[in-house]
Amino acid sequence: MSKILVTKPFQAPYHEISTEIQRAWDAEWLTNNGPILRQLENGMKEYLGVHDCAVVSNGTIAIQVALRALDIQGEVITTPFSYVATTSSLAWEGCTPVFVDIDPKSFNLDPSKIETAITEKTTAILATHVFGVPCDVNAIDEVAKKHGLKVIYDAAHCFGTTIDGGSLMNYGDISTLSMHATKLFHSVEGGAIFVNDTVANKVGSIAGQVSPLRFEVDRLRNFGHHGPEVFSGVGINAKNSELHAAVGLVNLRYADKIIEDRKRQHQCYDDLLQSLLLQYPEVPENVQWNHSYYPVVFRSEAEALAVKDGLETLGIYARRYFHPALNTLNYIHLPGVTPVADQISSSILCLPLYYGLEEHKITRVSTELIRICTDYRS
Ligand code: T4K
Repeated sequence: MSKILVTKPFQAPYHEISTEIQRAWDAEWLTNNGPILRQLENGMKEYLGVHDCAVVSNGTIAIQVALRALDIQGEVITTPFSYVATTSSLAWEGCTPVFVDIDPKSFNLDPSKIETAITEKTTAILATHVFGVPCDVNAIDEVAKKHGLKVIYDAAHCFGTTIDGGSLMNYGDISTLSMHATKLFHSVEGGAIFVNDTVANKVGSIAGQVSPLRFEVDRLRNFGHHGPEVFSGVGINAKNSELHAAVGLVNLRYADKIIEDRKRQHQCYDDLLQSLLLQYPEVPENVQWNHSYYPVVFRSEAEALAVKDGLETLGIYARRYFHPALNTLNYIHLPGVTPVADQISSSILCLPLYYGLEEHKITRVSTELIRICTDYRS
């Protein structure tokens, strides 16, 4: 039996990729925010329906540049339930992560618990729309405005998710995306920063004009260059190459198809696994979810581990996204009290899901999962 991995990168027909790469070769321009990267940014703006998009080298640096661009320091309210990059970016930038528990329905930061964690040192909220399911953006916005806090959304999983018909990237002062090979839309390595200040929205539509915040993002991602021989403040190399952009540009053509295919797989799993009464993140009615992962929460950590290990002996690889909870990392000094995140993080598994995963394989995963889980429960 062949292995079934938790995910596989989407691979467009190679001739399409090589045609785009040839353009970079012919132009003798391979990186430094070149024409293919700018074409990708415009294509993403159009596809997602956003005012602004700055492509960078990965989703982690996207968060770090966002923190710098907004001049975030001190304490930042954040979620314990996300990929390690959310927390490590804060630590790397010298901020103190302050963990607030998650909502048991969405698995995202619980807005009703934010206020009690705010101190005079709090400057921002960094929340993840985990698995592409939106946070309660209105409630977070309200508490942020009340306390004068900036909001950054780690929207690494959110390509294509819409809320009230608009892109989820339109929320927060800045939203960040990962375009890593394992994401539903990718450029092999890559990420993007979406600036949402009202100035950006106004001037973004005037060709060649950018808002001060977007200007800051551009400066930061390019070493702090302010002209060929002028450096204004510290910067970093967060640029992406024309080769990566070429892959992104081709993959963008397939975005609708990829999301449709994931929807089909979700439906298939939902139908097959119904009898186990597992817990899933709840997707509000005003949200068109991109189905970026297939997360299921078991009754206990022991049950989840029995399933994971049992599947692995059959060559089926479910993953503990996201375990451990991030407030248990060994460089965290303020772990907070987060019983919901502890429970979900210890008993969740993401099942195999990737473009082209055949129905018979989903049936095999589900049949084996039901068998192992039923044995465990009896
Ligand atoms: N914020 C959040 C919420 C995130 O989830 C992430 C990244 C970030 C920020 C940071 O974004 P980036 O800086 O990565 O752009 C993977 C990804 O590497 C990571 O991007 C992602 N989140 C995370 C959730 O998953 P691993 O450690 O699970 O990857 P790995 O190598 O174990 O691969 C997973 C599966 O995919 C394996 O079964 C093998 C398969 N695979 C993988 C690659 C790379 C392939 O078949 N082919 C491939 O080329 O982290």
